[in-house]
Amino acid sequence: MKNPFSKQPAEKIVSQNQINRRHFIAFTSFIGLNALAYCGWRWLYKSPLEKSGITAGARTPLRRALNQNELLLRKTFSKDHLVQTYPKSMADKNVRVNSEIGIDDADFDSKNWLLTINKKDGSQLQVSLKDIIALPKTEIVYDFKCVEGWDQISHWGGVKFSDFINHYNLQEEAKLQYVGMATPDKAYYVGLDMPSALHPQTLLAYEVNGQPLPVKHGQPLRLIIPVKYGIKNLKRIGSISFSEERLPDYWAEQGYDYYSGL
Ligand SMILES: Nc1nc2c(c(=O)[nH]1)N[C@H]1C(S)=C(S)[C@@H](COP(=O)(O)O)O[C@H]1N2
Ligand SMILES: [Mo]
Repeated sequence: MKNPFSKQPAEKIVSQNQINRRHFIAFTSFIGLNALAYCGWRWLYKSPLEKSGITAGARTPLRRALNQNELLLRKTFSKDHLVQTYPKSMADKNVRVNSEIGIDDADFDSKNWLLTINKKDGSQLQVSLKDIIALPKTEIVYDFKCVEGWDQISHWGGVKFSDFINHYNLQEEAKLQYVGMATPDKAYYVGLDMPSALHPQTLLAYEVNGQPLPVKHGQPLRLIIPVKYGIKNLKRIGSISFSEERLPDYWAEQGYDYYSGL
């Protein structure tokens, strides 16, 4: 017997005309969208390359988009917004090594290394590793992210950049907009906006997994800046400078985003 409650599917009658119309709409939209995508790509490809300077190598509209993105990120940036941290047990014991520009000098002697601070008045301050280790130590375990697409939970120890600034009375320098850091041979260098540099999780690090930094991770001192991608985490700092203008940045000169914020 037929179940009186079962619904009969409503019969759909689609005429051949309707089918033809649907095919026509589908086909013309397919062609139209492809044409649009192609023209958009041509427009971008033919748009001028930005002139070389602090940033370089990107198509002008793409750089404009990156700059807009930076403005948005800077508006929402807060020193109270901390990057997520993890227990030490979750830190990888095999810390990955990426690129070694500026740390491959076999003659480099980390025993005689001094950190050079270029002050606003043109004078220099030289700080030894011993002096830096004597400052209050901060440790962080967080997810380090490289723009190349890998990330890893790692454990670093050092002095907060903001503590370093206060200890060495660099408050006037910290009022400027940008900080620059370079390897002793100046082969690798990064430019940073001051709010990110002064973020409470930014460290001048001399330890990884509780041990002094090995050469491949930037012996004797490196930058750990969790609010930025790996490219900004300069290994083996030789000098630090301050400026009202964006300071040179190795990867920004190759077309990468200057801000590189997370
Ligand atoms: N001196 C120096 N610092 C550097 C680099 C470099 O080539 N030279 N590479 C950067 C990049 S792209 C990344 S992802 C991290 C990698 O740090 P790690 O090798 O300690 O993992 O270092 C950054 N700091
Ligand atoms: Mo990277």
